[in-house]
Amino acid sequence: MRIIRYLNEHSQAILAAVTNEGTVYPLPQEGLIELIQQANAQSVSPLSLVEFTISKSKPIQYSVEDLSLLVPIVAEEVWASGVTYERSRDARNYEATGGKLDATTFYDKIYEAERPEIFFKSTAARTVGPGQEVYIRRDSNWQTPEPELGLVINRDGEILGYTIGNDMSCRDIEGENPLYLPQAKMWKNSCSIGPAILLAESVTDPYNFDITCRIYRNDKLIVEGKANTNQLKRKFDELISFLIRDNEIFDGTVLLTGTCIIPSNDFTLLDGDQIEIEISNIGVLKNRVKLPNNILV
Ligand code: DO4
Ligand code: MG
Repeated sequence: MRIIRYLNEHSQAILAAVTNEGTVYPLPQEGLIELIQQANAQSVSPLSLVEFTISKSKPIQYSVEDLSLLVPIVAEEVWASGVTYERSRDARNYEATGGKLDATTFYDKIYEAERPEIFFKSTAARTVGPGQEVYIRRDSNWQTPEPELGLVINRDGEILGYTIGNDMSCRDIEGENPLYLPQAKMWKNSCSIGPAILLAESVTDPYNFDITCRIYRNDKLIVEGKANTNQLKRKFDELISFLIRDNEIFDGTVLLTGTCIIPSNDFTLLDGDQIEIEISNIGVLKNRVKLPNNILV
């Protein structure tokens, strides 16, 4: 069972459940967290509560593709893990050494270390949803999307569901100096999540999600990459345990789990490109790329 948010004809944000068959049922709760709280109060699982609710209600006549989708959760904070896949380690080594293909750096160390790389990625105001534009920076010439599985967690670090995230990144800025990481990762519209949250209870093996990334330029497919979460070096509980260690997080925090798909080293995103990130059983997150003239207006 998947959870989405969409705008209805009165421009109201509606929480909804999407069944495996793709039927959409509006839900009475404002958001996923309220749904989880109500399920806890009734001592039932979130999935049981959704199933009970939709058994007593009518679906809408639209499919998910026809809806004006919003972020599936308004996450006050989005955090991200880095160098959790071998592919990411190798790409980071390449950019940190001015293009050496066989280099070893501190990225090798973090790949092997007990403590993973966890960084602050985004706030609700910087995060966009399906169909919205992701921005590229004007002071970078080497920018890529990072297609990642996102964990939606509560304040205790329990996984409530799984979503798709795009950790937009500037390879040249991070490669110049790792201390520039926040600038290589955070700017206006530099993070996208959605289109849905797959409830944790609906997932039998979270280490077997297929991830595909497609980038279109002038409607032509120019990049396609595939990965699977079975290639992940870390466990999700391990990443979460470091995120919440001596830290306080919000219910509905999203933790991105790292990228395993990186376009070829000569690729950079351009204004107008269309990014599609697909994760099995969750959906396809689509965003167009924009180079804003002036992001202050
Ligand atoms: O250190 C850089 C960040 C790496 C990252 O974002 C990733 O592996 O997904
Ligand atoms: Mg990343």
